[in-house]
Amino acid sequence: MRLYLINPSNPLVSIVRVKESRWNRYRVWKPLSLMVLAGLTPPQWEITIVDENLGVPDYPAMPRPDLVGITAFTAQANRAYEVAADFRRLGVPVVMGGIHATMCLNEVMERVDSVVTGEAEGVWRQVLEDTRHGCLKRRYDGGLAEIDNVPPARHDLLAGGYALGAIQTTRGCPMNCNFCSVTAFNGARYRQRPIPDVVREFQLIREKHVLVVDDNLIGTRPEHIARAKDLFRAIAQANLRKEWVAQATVNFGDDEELLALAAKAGCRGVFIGFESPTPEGLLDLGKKFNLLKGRDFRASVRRIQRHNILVVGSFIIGLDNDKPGIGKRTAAAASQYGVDNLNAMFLTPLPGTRLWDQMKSEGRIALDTFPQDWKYYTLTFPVARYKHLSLDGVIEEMISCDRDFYSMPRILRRVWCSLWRRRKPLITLVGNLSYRSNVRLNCKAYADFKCQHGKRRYGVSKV
Ligand code: B12
Ligand code: SF4
Repeated sequence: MRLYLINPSNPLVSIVRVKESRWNRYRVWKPLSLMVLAGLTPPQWEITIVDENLGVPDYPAMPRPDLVGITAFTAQANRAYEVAADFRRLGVPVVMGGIHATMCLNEVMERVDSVVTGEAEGVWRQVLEDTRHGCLKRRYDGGLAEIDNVPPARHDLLAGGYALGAIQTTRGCPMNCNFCSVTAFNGARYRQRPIPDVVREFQLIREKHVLVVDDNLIGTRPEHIARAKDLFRAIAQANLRKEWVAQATVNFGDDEELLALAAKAGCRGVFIGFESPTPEGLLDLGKKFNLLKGRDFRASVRRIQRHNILVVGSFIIGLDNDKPGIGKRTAAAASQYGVDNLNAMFLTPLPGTRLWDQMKSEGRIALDTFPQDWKYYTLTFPVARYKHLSLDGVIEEMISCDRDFYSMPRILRRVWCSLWRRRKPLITLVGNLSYRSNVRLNCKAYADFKCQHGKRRYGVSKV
């Protein structure tokens, strides 16, 4: 039995535009969901994973599969449907799963033979068995899986060409921020894989650099932090010689022992959601964690950096409290916190989130011709109508935020600080230049976007 597992591409996602900007090579990640599915697949299946981000293969020239499995974030849905249609035309059954299939079940149902909602661990073998017997069901619901006894992902199935391998050690997030799909999809319970499983899987990864995809690697409660420390101790003890980056909440900087252990285990960078420079913005988003009294972001960032761990700060522009000037204010806040990189996104209503429900009920979703418009749901396009900012306004704020933060003098200042503090100036430079080159690409993308959608969807546009 032959199985193709496909990660569809979306050329509008800047991080995959490797040809346009060579710096993006440093940011190509592996589609872990497909490697996990492959790990759950019995040996009688011959598996090929296709990651279209590395190039779209000549599918008709490939041997005919018995089943095609497609994964998709919302931004990949359009391309997913094209691939599905092509295979279905040949009579090959297509199953789709992942976050978009779960949040937009009816839309996906119309376009594929079978849909897996939720996490696949509990149902994937059944899907394969049913395929073998020619009785694939229309829907399987995996819900929230137990992840304390899962086989390792098949890291061997994707060839080179990636900057980073990928691994997951926990699922779920109790925070339920209003713009984020994670709690809706992976639940509020923080589920942890057994540490020996994680270490064994880490050993199977070929790449020296790894992305730990957990939404919050250290969790929020004391027992989560204790587990993170145990995990870091075990990774350090296994002497894996890997360097990795992860996502965490700002409390990562609260505990010196945690930081020292993380650094010893190979942690070299952390992605932290600061989201907004204003308390009103944080309240808007439901990000109460960042509002804790006495929290000093600059001190937290410095403590993390002292362990030679880079900090990427993520911010959202277009909140209901954001007024003209928010771009510069965000860049100034990120500089004041001292982050090494700033990643600013447009507030985007993703299906399944509380923000989606709110914006939909208020008639504020501007790009709503689905499924075609999903390709713009990359968080790098202003797909909604913003309270105090027009289409031009919100784009100008984004550009001024990026231009301010990634101006050459500011980059050189960060590199100099990095040198002065004996950190990693070269990595700071490469990271900053990578983002800076994307600012140019983004400006072109915004101009195209305004040409295509400004007048019709927003009623305004000075292109
Ligand atoms: C790592 C990650 C990335 C990485 C790697 C992406 C990749 N290709 O693997 C990077 C940084 C590149 C990235 C980019 C983006 N991301 Co991202 N990312 C994640 C993150 C943190 C983890 C994903 C992951 O690897 N999970 C581990 C695997 C094992 O879980 P899984 O993917 O859910 O797969 C399971 C099930 O869904 C199911 N399943 C999945 N696919 C399939 C397919 C079949 C056939 C079946 C049967 C089952 C199945 O089975 C798996 C095992 O249970 C998630 C948050 C999250 N918790 O999901 C956000 C998340 C998926 N990302 C999100 C977004 C918005 C993006 C971007 C659009 C935005 C951006 N500018 O960053 C881009 C788009 C990239 C693209 N290719 O189009 C949103 C997606 C929401 C949505 N509705 O689409 C999420 C949920 C975060 C959020 N805050 O809401 N991302
Ligand atoms: S933004 Fe981060 S903290 Fe908030 S719900 Fe999503 S994963 Fe959790």
